[in-house]
Amino acid sequence: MTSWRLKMQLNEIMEELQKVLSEVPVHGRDLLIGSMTTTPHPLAKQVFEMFQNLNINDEELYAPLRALEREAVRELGSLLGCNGSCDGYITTGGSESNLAALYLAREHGFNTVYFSRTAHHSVTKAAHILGLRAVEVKDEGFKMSASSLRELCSSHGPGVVVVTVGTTSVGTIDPVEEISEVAEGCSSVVHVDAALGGLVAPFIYPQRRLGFQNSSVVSVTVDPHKLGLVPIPAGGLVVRDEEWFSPLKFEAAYYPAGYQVGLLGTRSAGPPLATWAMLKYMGVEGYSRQARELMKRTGDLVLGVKSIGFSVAAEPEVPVVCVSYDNDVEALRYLKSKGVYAYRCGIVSGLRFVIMPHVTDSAISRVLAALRELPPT
Ligand code: 0PR
Repeated sequence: MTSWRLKMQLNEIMEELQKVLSEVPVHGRDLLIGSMTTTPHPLAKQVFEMFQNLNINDEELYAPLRALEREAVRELGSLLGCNGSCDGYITTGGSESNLAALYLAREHGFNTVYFSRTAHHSVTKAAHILGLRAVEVKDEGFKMSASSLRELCSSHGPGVVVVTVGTTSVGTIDPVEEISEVAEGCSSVVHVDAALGGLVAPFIYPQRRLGFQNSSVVSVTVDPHKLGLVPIPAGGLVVRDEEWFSPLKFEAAYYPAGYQVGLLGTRSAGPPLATWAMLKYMGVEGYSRQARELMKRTGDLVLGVKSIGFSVAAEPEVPVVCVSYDNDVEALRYLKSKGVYAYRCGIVSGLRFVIMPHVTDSAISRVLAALRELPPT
């Protein structure tokens, strides 16, 4: 054996890794209720491992894999009103999906981004990276204001409007239908960020048109690594059709196909194939049942919070609850000492809880018990 392989014994390596793992919160063992991550499904983990080391970006050698990826993307799109002609790819997460979506808009001639303060920070980050002008639209009760958009659009001109289905900070849904109409009226297009809400809202509000049912919607973000139960990194970008998607096809002469798809280079086939498998396994029925359970627990948490005497910043429409609290930094520290790992709401003072699939009824009771110990705000 060469000496470099003996630098550290295998058991020492594993011991060191076990040690760092014991120092951080993990799903299942600890009550992680602030982040949008969860325990992946065993099937997704198995498929992820099977395909992890194949580069799906090589569309010639791995054409059958890309075919399943497109099928998965279309299935995600069908939840948000796509009639089957959608295209897209599985990204590394919502940030890459939003960046790719705004890049597509720019390539189609839209150089202004309309966003509201509830948009995820990846939207303004993408605007900065792409050199787009970012115009902030007002909100009413944490929902984008259609009249503010109408006013701004008439002075700043056409652009891409980013609406959110399931806001990161307070769990609201923008009025996608109304905003899409206003956007259309000022020759603009709409990108829907449904990173979290895409696998909840279509089942809870089936009467709403949250995606491609609106003719100005050109792209949607919906992340399998959030409520899709797929391991990180798996984001979803769904676009209206092949034509809108085409600027994401880049010439790459050394690839057998002569091109590659997406913003990055080598792309693991693990996430797209795990997404395909989970969509087949769970189906609309499975994800819809999950969504109803999560919303039920979200309702229980909101009721409990109110009965303690706290209030929520907004009535949640997806499983994200922002409990108003002035000294949120201190409160988070206290909750952490009780084994409850929450986040800050960010745009307002408060504690943010995300009711992901690993957050059981008893976990909700534990959170409420810890909240009861906090001094009134
Ligand atoms: N769009 C929305 C509406 C989001 O909530 C998020 C993520 C994104 C886009 C970006 O997605 P990626 O993080 O996959 O690129 N919001 C999560 C959150 O703020 C991100 C996160 C997840 C942060 C886990 C921390 C963490 O531990 O909760």
